[in-house]
Amino acid sequence: MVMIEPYDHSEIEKKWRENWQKDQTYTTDLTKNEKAFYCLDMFPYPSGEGLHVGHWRGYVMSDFYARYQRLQGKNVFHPMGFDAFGLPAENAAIKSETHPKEFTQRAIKTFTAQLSQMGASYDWSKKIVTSDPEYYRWTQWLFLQLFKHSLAEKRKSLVNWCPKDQTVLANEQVIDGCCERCGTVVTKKELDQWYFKTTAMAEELYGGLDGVKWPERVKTLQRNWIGKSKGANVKFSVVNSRFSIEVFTTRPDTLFGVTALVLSPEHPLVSKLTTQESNEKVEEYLEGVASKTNIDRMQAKETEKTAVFTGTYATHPLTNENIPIWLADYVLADYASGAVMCVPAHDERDYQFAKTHNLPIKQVISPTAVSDANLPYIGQGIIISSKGYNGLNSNKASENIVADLTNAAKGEQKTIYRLRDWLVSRQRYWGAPIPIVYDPDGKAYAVKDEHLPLLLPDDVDFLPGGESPIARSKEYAMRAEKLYGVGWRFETDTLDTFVDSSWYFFRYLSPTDSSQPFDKDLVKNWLPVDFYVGGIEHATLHLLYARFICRFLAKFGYIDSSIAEPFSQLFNIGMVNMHGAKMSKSKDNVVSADQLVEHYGADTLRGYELFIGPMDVEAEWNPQGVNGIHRFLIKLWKVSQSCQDIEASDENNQEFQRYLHSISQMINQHRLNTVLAQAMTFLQYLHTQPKVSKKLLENFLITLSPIFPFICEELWQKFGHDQSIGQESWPELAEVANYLELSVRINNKHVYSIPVRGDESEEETLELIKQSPPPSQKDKLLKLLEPNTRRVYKTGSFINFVVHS
Ligand code: ANZ
Repeated sequence: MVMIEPYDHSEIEKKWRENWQKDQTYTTDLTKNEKAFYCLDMFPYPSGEGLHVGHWRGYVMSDFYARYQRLQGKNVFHPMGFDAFGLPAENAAIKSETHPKEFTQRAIKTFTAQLSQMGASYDWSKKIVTSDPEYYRWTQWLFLQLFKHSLAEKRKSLVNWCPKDQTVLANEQVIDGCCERCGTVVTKKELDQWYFKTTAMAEELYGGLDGVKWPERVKTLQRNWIGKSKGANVKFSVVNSRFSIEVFTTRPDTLFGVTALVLSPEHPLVSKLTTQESNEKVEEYLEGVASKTNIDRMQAKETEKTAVFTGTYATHPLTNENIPIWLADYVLADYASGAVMCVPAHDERDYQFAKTHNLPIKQVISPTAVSDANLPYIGQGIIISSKGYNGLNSNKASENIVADLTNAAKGEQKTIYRLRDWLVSRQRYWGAPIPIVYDPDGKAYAVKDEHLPLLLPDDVDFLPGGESPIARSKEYAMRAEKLYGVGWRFETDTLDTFVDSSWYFFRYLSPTDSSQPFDKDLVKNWLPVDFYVGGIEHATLHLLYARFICRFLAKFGYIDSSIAEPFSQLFNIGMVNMHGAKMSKSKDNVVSADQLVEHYGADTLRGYELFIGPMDVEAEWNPQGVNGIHRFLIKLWKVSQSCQDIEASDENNQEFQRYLHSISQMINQHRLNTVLAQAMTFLQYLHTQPKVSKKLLENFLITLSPIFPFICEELWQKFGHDQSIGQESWPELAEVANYLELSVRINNKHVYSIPVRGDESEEETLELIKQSPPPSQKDKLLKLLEPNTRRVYKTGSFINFVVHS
């Protein structure tokens, strides 16, 4: 076959973008029940800046798997949309003095053009935009279903307030005491707000994590956030009073070591417990605490345990001793009962507190029956100095102590969660209006179905002012009275944008259905999402909220009850850095994708995004690296020109099979950078062959097409095919006679295997390990590759690193 023209990426990419769109190549027939594969990206919020090379990485990865699964015969659904409500659009709109709607529409246009430039195989016919009334009508519906089941409620409480954005924030949106969006230190305010009762499903949300294929890191973050603690409530009655104080402890075995009770300064009994003599000091202490920000309280050095004595005592439930009651701000008001039993000998914070304020330190746990411990000793052990329980181990003692407390009605077993309800109301303009209407007495009712969508009013300046800008809309006020009667008014807060994104993956299945939010049968066929790609920053935000909503819908029969989890597999994409820092406009280190596409083509950029390093770790952008991928494509173009219509030699076939074996493994393990490295080696091999078979090259092209869809499609057509290469099947894996696996061992223990030809030198084998260590063992293995580690190598069989512990 003769091709004379050079590789002209702009012409090729333009042609195929248009063809794919015209032929609707990636439109999915959702009614086809078999082999459904739902491949999803976390959808972007359309910012003014458009996409940079960091954004590309995740989209290229998910597109790789969408295309790969199609080649595996799956009916792949790969949709895209826009998380268009929210602060970024609103703030940008304020800055540029345009309406957020206009700003958003413009940004979506740019994003859409950029995404299609990438050659991502999205089914654009299913696009959704969360700020469209056709979408938020159903977000409002969702709110009302939660309201109906008493899982959405309005209540007064101390909430997080961002002074800059002038709105409340959910706990999940406060990162180290600062606003997740703008970094301003968050303060507290008492406000009447709407909540979704996520705590009602704490146990299911915690337990459900066991069944999903998610990175351990994310599961751990989410488990810690939900914070399940098993322990007991213990009741201490207050001396000479009708009050009692309940504490939660995870260590009932330490009960005999209690030398004080410590209440948070905000505890409701503080004023009742403070004696006259102590009053002045307590008042002074409370004032001091009130002037501290949450950050001060959280960041107080370990040794700074400020506290004050109330003057009152409680009775120990088992020994009847008098226990002094103190206040200290290291005890949090909103966790458990807001009071702790202080055991200085066995708890770090209690120890510091006791040292500072000269309280007795009483050891009741010993590490073993014979040894003594440095205090505080926080581990479990053998009980001492605890009459009736001495000699028992911690577990048994806890069990017995809780049983005895229960019998005496002085305590009970208890499991608590750190998770708080999700605060969903916002005092901002650019969000879905909360579909609630109040009667003249202030009682809340659901907005009637026929009045949905409850449209955002247009007659407002959307500048924040502490209350929702919608409250200033005359039209909104009149609309409520017209529909419901004089004195009626709509809720004027809007919904957190995380509500919009908590259910969007259902809506993709029926984006234009005006009669229902989603089709239950389609949901049954397509959910859970098979492969979900996005950043780790959503571990305790979006990923938690979406799980809550999915569980809610399943529990109340809106979707099939078998779909308890929305995302069966999750992949966290590593960030792309420039000069060691995350790309951002403020740091002026953003690499624009557009220019690179223009210069090298989208295929080159796609390849480099994958080649830059393991997909789940951060990677440093190297402008030179792009060139290497481009040269690879030029070589591919050339080799394709010289191939012939002949049978491939046995050796060529075998070499291809080895390549196919290794990349198949790597694809399963999401090691796409090494897939490309293998492809480069194989192309180099073909390049050195006197003759290359067209059939073999075609198979090679199929394996490359998920990475380089444009050039592969073009060459495919040039080879005489009139169907898209995406409709082909992945080449068949043959049993290769001399295909081998080499076992990588540490101290003779097998760690993982790598595919080899079997004749590699020791150096080549080390290089293979370096290129593709399994993520979980990576640091360990890379250390072992240093020259001074002793190792034993048996060609084609194993490599054993000998490590002295
Ligand atoms: C006595 C004790 C002895 C405790 C001991 C620990 C070790 P997690 O695991 O995070 O749930 N605690 C309870 N309520 C608190 C609050 N409102 N603010 C600060 N601390 C609080 O932690 C539970 C433990 O944290 C509880 O168990 C309690 O201290 C403390 F050797 O009780 B422990």
